[in-house]
Amino acid sequence: MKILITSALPYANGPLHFGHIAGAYLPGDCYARFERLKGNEVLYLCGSDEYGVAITLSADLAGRTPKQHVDLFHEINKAFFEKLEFSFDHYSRTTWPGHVPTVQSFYRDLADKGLIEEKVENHLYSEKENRFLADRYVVGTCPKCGYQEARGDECQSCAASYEATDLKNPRSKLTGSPLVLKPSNHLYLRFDHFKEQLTTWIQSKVWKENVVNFAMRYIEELKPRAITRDSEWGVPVPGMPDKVFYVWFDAPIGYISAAKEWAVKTGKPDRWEDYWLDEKTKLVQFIGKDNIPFHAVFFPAMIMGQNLPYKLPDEIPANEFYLLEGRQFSKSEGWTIDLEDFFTKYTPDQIRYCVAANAPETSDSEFSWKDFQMRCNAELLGKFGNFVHRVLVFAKQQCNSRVPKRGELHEVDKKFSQEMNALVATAALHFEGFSLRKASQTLMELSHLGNVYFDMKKPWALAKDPASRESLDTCIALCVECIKNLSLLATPIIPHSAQKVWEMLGFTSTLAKGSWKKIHETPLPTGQHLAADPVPLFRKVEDAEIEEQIAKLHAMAKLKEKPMETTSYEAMKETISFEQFDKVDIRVAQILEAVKVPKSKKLLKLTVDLGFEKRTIVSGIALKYQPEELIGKKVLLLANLTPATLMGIESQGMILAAGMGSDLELPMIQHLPPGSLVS
Ligand code: B3M
Ligand code: ZN
Repeated sequence: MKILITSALPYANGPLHFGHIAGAYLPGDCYARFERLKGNEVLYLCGSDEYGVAITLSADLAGRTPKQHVDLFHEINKAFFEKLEFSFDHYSRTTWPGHVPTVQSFYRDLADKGLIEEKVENHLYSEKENRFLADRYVVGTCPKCGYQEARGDECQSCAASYEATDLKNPRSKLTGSPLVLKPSNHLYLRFDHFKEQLTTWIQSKVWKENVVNFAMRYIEELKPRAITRDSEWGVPVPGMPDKVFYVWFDAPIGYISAAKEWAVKTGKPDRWEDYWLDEKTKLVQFIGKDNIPFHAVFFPAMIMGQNLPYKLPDEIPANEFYLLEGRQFSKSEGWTIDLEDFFTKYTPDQIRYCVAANAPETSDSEFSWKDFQMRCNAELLGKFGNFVHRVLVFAKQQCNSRVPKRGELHEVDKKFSQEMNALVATAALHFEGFSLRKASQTLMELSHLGNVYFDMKKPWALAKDPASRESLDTCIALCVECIKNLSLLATPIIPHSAQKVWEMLGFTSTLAKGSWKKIHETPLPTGQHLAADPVPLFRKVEDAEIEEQIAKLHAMAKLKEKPMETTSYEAMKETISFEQFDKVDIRVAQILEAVKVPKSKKLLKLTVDLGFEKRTIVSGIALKYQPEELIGKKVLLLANLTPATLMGIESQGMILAAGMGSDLELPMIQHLPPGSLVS
């Protein structure tokens, strides 16, 4: 089978870190490696996303031209993936000249079908910067509450959402220059025309529930969307000299251009068609959850409007976010891992395994240094490495470092062999089903199974009695089989270590180029030379170095901490009487459930217990609190507030929080039960 695998194209706008690889990248690479072993014709593509306003602005700030900027980060990110042994067949970039005709032909097909409309509207323009500004680069005074630093899309003070053109005194976030309204014409793609076709298509998929639900909500609200921008940095729009295509219009087409560039590179320029235009190809697109609408709705609609029969995605494994010690990775806040330092101490396989074992598949997950140490020591070294090592050392002493001849299998041996085969099959299902976490777990289960069998058979005791020779040989023959299967299961996740193990079993070939089925089913040849001096696969990670890393992380974060904004205290409100205050009913409420409200950065939906009843509350605390850290906490609820509907959810009360500027903090109750009255 042909399988076309893509991982979201990262912006060439800054260096990638481990938080990025957990979602769209490592799961994609492990899947690609597995499917190649299964004998499928895999084409695994990725590349830099190099256009967009964000890039022009960062480039400006850094004193580079956009081209210099993307050249720099394209190379840095490409090298990062290479360092981590990613197996892309090609790592392209959207500034590749062949991308332009591909994007323009997408546009022409849509225009020919009458799906593109031109409209003139007012947009915010900076005369000083000589450009139109996207919403996120605009600040101004909130039209609802008068907050002076309100953002272009929503007010962080009163949570109102509005059009940036509704702001009073709009200014550029970067230069502070005043903005004026200026008419500009743009092309709009009539996404609304695809509602029905998209609905039928999505409903035929058995994807993760969050992907389908999220996509369906988008489809219901589909409107025409602007696909052009006033900029010089981007794919030119035919016939509109000062416009380029919006980055989310060109970037997904980048997946197609990447295949074209790959085909050119292989010397057969038409080969991309075998993947993109063949109905029988399976298209699997790995993305992070924030990219769901673009991959499950907008790009499919663009494809539906093409003359060529481009593949629609068959699978969109979308993963959640990966945090660092409970907080989002953030370079500017010093909350990050210094990669250069990391790789002087640890190996790519250690981080690959740690991320795989914790992949954020069903909920956000995190990297923590303690967990990393545990994964390295207790699992990679303690289970996997230890088994390989003890078996090979024993085989050296007792079998002259050769694969012994298997004798008659007894019940325990048969049982071991069966369980081993079952785990290999289970691992394959997990890899196939995009469950990298479970595949990693199965690798450890197989190591554990080997260790338990070895301990039970006690070959060292058998060695003392010549009559037990056959039993000893059988035990070691099965143990080296187990090592072989371990290397097979390990290779998609930790390819370097897997290859080392493979070579210690006496093979000279490249494991990754082998066949899963053949390797699994063909026993090691009797008499094959095993490594006499097994090389250690993993080193122990000491407590002291982990303490040091944690201390360094906190020190770095402290250093970057912004000084308290001393500016504006909210003005005191007018005096009220006790009677007025007494009407307020504030209760201790225990949080039972907390989930993010889709499409909102700030809102969480909470289920709280008041002792005598449960309520649903929508609260604007998502920027500060992760849902999981709130579960079980007791907070204060304004309980007799008229219910209000936020993002379609009725909020039956309001959680009380202290706030300063854009920062906030929840007061928490330690001992009193839910329902307690605050007075
Ligand atoms: N560059 C966003 C991101 O890196 C975007 C993905 C494009 S995929 C076509 O998350
Ligand atoms: Zn406001």
